[in-house]
Amino acid sequence: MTVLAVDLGGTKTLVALADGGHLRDTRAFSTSRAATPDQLLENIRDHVSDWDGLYNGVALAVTGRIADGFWSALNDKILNIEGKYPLSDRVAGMFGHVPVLANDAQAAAYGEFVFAADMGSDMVFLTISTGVGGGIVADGRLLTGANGLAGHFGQTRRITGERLEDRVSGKAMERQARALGHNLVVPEIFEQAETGVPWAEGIFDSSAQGVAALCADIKLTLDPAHIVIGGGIGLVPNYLNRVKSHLRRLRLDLQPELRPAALGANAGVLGIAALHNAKTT
Ligand code: BMX
Repeated sequence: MTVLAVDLGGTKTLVALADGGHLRDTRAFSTSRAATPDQLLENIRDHVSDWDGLYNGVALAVTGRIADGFWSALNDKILNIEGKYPLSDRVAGMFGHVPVLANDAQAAAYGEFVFAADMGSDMVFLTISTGVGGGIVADGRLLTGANGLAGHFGQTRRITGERLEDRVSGKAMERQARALGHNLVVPEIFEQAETGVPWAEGIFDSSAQGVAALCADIKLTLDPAHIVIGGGIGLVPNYLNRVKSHLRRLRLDLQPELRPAALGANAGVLGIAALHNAKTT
């Protein structure tokens, strides 16, 4: 079975032709934050029009909440969806297949669980990216929750009332840099941090500290065998080391086992294709 697998994130969309764990072809393009959901789907269709007839199933992982075939945003600064969008029906109409749908981080969690080695039966995946997302696998099963919310760690609030994502995500880091007079995008902030520029180091490290606190809380709520860290920021060299160094202040038995995402940017498409196969076989 070949699946048209789509991973639509807040910054980038990746499309793939997936045969099980093998990606026959992939294409990436940017996600327009100004586009309506209809336009986002039309854009995907345009990018894969020459793949017509090459797949016999469709699966989409998207930033935002998926519940009962509908798509909605939790953070409308990442994606501009008003109310609930009937994603399942629209994809079926446009691509001719009823799709398998999931949140992007939930799909990536499942991908890491299925395809990365030695994960144990309980794991949590975190993506530190445009936003902060997550997915939980318990007893070998992806938890999506009663309303599609399971794993939405970026939406959890700190004691100050601040949403975690608004402190540690890529968008948050760029906002913090702007407030200090530096109009830079995330890779430029990292470059500055790597060369020891104090304001950039501070932003980088405060994000890692927030993620470390989240990982400590996850250890105490779910006690997974592993917490896997991915996403454009999570996979920047040295980010994970900084998170780990903050965690070393905890008592040894309360320290979670962290590892970098093994599938990199392909976790979402591999995961959603695997979910498709698990649901249709
Ligand atoms: C937000 C939320 C999550 C998503 C996470 C990471 C929206 C639109 N998205 O917390 O559903 O998983 O961001 O998303 O509310 P990404 O776009 O950074 O991959």
